Amino acid sequence: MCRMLKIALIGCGFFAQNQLHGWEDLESVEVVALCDRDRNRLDAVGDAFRIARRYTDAAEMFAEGGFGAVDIATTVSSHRALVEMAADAGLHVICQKPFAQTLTDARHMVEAVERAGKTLMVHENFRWQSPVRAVIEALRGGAIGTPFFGRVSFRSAYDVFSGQPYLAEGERFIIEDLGIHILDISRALFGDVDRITATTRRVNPRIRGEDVATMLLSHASGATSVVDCSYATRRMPETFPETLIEIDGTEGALRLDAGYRLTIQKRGGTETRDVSPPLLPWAEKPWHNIQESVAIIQRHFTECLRTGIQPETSGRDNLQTLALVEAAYRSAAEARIVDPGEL
Ligand code: NAD
Ligand code: 89V
Repeated sequence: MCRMLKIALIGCGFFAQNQLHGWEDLESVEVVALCDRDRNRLDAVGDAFRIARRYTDAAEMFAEGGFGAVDIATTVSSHRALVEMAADAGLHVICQKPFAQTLTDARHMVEAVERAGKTLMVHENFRWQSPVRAVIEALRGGAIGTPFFGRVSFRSAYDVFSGQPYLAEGERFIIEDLGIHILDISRALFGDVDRITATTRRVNPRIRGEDVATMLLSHASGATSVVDCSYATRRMPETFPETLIEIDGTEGALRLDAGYRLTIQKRGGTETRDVSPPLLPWAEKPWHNIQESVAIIQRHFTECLRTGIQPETSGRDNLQTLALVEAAYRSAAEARIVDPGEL
């Protein structure tokens, strides 16, 4: 029987609702305090989830304490200050992606929590989506031998800007917000990356950043992967928010196709499975895939605290994913191959 973990959550916006539902489903966790600079949002979410302790100032909440971990669900510009405050308060930390605005910030944040001797997990949940996890487990279990080629693809015309208007406003868009997840899946499948090349373009004239990115990755394992992302791709049926995957290995091939169909082909034959994510009671389609992964990564975090192991997407691990994001932008800007290690 593990002890109750008390958590404070900062940022009561669009995505935090999923995190609060996920925590509610975990018997060993209680969210005891909420913080948002916006009083109206804070009260609406506090009322909906029956959380009495509410703060508009994170420093005040940290000073009053009474919890062992903090879940940071704000947008990226606030992450460094909040993670460092949490480290100073001696707390375990979960921080939403993108973890930091720069790699330098990210390194300072990782060091701060490590100095405090606490666990830091980046809420990098796409590799925890159950269909993606089925692929990761099949590959790691040797189902198709050693992988030598992969394609990890996310293409859609779904209107993400209505729920997250800030996505239309930044100089950077798809690699920083969505590509970061897809690059992380590629890392989970094929390991760390020695070289990357990328092209980007903006198709939608109503946004500032790029909405199409095509990236070619050389992994230290010897595998090559293509990571392609687009929010300018009309398709029927619309596949948002599915990540489609194809992998060739020395002993066979594997595909995660639209509609959550996993096919594994080997010399002995072909097996196709439905790996659709369940629709949790608080979830709604088409977001249920992402919503379920929130619940799964949260369970992983509590397991890590219980067993003393590092989360798969620890702050230190996430430095590699962030370096890939930076390297992709540099490659696109300078039209050259970039070694993420040079950043
Ligand atoms: P949002 O703008 O809807 O909500 C952010 C909230 O944080 C706002 O209510 C704002 O007032 C509050 N806030 C900001 N700075 C604060 C501070 N210093 N102290 C207290 N409150 C503060 O944003 P969102 O769409 O919910 O996104 C939040 C984060 O979640 C982003 O980093 C985004 O990239 C990420 N996100 C992740 C996923 C995923 O699947 N992992 C999906 C969507 C969004
Ligand atoms: O997961 C995310 O970070 C979201 C979305 C899927 C819309 O890109 O911002």
